[in-house]
Amino acid sequence: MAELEIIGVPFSNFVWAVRACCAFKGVDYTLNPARPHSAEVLAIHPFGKIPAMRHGAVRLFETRAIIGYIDAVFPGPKLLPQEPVAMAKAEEWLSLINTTIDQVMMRQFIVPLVFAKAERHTVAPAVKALQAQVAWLEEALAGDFALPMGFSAVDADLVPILNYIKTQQEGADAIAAAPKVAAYLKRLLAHPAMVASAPPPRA
Ligand SMILES: N[C@@H](CCC(=O)N[C@@H](CS)C(=O)NCC(=O)O)C(=O)O
Repeated sequence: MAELEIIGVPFSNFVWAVRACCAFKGVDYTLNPARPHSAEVLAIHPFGKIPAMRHGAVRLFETRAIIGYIDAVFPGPKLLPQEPVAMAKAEEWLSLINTTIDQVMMRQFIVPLVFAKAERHTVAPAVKALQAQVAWLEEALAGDFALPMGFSAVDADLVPILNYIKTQQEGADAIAAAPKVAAYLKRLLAHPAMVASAPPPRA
């Protein structure tokens, strides 16, 4: 089979998600640590976002599409449930994480604060939204969140984001106030697939 190439710097939460999925399935790949908007990324993603993927003649962007392709093409344990209702629930989660939770926690909180070195007060609205999302996750973890799989693409998608917010006081406080979320994060961060794919510590 052709070599699988995952394109994107490893500290991207979405690159981590895709790599965690590969690790879980036991899929070999080469990581090309290209930055967003680099020529390599723009050759695949029209707007230069990561991750991108190359596998023989197949070129893909969007985390959900990449994960779905990997799950369908490579052997190993399934990343998503196959039973229709459980599958739809997992899709619901992936969509929520990719469109709403990532927007608040990464794009409006972590990226400005950590990567763009914005002044703290400018992320105050995001902190409020983040607190509401963590509080909602706390309720959801008591309900139907637990997919009957132990590990799934949903975990791979969510854990890097929660791990990022925990690096900042406001995020750590929100998680500390949500014991189910805290326990979930601790348990999943110790999962071999998350450990094997974790980004190196930032200098
Ligand atoms: N919807 C995309 C989002 C990808 C995304 O936002 N990637 C970030 C890094 S984690 C990025 O490339 N940011 C640079 C930019 O938006 O210009 C996906 O699910 O893959």
